[in-house]
Amino acid sequence: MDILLRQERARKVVSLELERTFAFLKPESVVRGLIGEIVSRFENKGLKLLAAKLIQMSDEQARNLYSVHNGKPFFEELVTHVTSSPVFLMVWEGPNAISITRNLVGATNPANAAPGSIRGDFALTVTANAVHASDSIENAIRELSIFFAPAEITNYVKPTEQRFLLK
Ligand code: RTP
Ligand code: MG
Repeated sequence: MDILLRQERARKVVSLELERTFAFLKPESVVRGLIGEIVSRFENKGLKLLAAKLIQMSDEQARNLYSVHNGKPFFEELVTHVTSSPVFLMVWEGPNAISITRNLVGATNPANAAPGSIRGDFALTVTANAVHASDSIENAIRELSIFFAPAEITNYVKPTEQRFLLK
């Protein structure tokens, strides 16, 4: 197939299928030196990193991020935990990025997370379960907006992108 036609097909696939999701590595992943290891899981899957930063999350940001859990028995512990040390924030893009990322991350309780998932391989307890990932497109937009300005979300082409998206 002509290369230009292939590129045009790729663009159409991209415009139809892509989702963005928000994820962050919780304090235990950062202080254990697992940033590279866990980010590699996302990269190896083929997702594209659009934005990333290491921050000390504020109490206000944590309460906003987890507002859906406000009032639950674990809420205060969750807020205290994610504000205890730096976290590594990321925006990822790809076809079905939300569900693909949730599957990479694994079950909320690491005791139930399958080996091969991030929580299955790197975590023991539900509070220190290594990583957060948005569970819907609406929540991804809401959550990433707490931490990233629109100008911080990059846009670029990966050399492998068209090949993996077209297959
Ligand atoms: P996340 O939002 O962090 O990606 O995790 P999730 O969707 O798998 O789980 P969710 O129900 O949204 O809970 C958010 C975080 O709260 C902590 N949690 N603790 N002690 C408990 O029963 C309990 N339940 C939830 C976990 O750290 C979970 O990731
Ligand atoms: Mg959740």
